[in-house]
Amino acid sequence: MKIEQNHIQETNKKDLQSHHDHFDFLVNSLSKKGKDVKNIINKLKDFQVAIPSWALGAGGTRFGRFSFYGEPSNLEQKIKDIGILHALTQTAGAVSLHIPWDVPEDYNAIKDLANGLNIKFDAVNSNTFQDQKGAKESYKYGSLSNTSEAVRQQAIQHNLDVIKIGDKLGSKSLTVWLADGSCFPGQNNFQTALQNTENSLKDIYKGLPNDWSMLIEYKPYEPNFYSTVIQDWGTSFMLANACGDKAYSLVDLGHHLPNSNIEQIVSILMSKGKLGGFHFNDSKYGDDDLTVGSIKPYALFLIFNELVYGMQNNPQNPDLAWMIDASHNVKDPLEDLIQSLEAIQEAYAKALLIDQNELKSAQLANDVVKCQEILQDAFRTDVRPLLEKARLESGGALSPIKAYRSLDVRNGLIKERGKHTVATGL
Ligand code: LRH
Ligand code: MN
Repeated sequence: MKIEQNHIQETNKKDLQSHHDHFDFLVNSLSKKGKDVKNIINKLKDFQVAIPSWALGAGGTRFGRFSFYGEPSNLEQKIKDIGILHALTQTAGAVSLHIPWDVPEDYNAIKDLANGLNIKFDAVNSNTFQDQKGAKESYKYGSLSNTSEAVRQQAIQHNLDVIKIGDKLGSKSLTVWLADGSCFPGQNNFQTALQNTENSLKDIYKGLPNDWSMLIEYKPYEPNFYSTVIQDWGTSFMLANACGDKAYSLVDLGHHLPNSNIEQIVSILMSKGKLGGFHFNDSKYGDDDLTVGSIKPYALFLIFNELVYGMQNNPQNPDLAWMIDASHNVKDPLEDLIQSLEAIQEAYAKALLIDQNELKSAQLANDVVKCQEILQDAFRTDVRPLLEKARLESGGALSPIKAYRSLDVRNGLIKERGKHTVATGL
């Protein structure tokens, strides 16, 4: 199923006038405030988010999994589904593969397919949190931190293999997330586990091509429920520094204990030039992997405020890897990802409305009320006409969800693939 340009223009027709009315009204009020609307729209058009290859089917929990039918059953179909997302939103121009769930059979065919859909290969993810059939060693008690050298070597080799796979596809970064930890007090020697992990990461780091980076993802708990070796940003930051200049921290929004100040963590990592990228999602309690901006949209906005400040003031920090990491239990995976992409673009556009110099002078003057007024004026601005304009100028849909439904995409996929295909992934 491929979505053609003319199909999208057809669905846009009936909403065009209302878009122009809202857009003209907004541009008028923003220009009066001295906002550079053209600059914001160009930044939105250039902003591409990588879609997780493991989140194109229905997710599930230990309590059950409910399929959506027409799920992609191989990497080709996954790339095609991302092609549908990108055609509608014009902001899903990349994929993040998870190995071994998505090992290409024909590298050239996959590259040609992705290229034809303007999809790049972002970070590749290793997987040392599951045992593969026929594997010699088990990761039951950890991988890079394991007390067994043989297990650590197997995990290191897997990461080196993942780098090779990514290199053949044009990816430039490796994401390492470890489930390593313990479920009970006394089970692990914390220092040994951390030292083993550091040494193992350094061995992987040695295998990185010069123009590659390594993104170290932290998480406080799950699947281990007493301790996790790389539990927080500080541990990830410490390990990235221990590895070298090409190692950075990856912030998964769902990997924080309740009420953590994630925007402050982002500002610290950027100020130290060690923020490598994001796994965007939202959560109410744990690592819920819900739709971005569906629970805490203001927190997401505050994170983008720090990102915009950092992108203007921290040349020491590299370009960031923007990725989604979600799991869909009750929503159509493609609709869920469309809503996440919209929420990310919305938070970015609102943050771009903030005059960082005006905010800085209010902060220096300790004018606390004015600081909040500056933030909330931007947050309370309906920027959706700007997102629509960016999509329209790039050939996308004014309303991707409306277009997805009026083009009856899910039923089209079910007709093509049937009701029993299951996507690899979480
Ligand atoms: C761990 C995580 C990690 C992925 C996995 C699919 O919770 O966020 O990024 O490897 O989800
Ligand atoms: Mn993640």
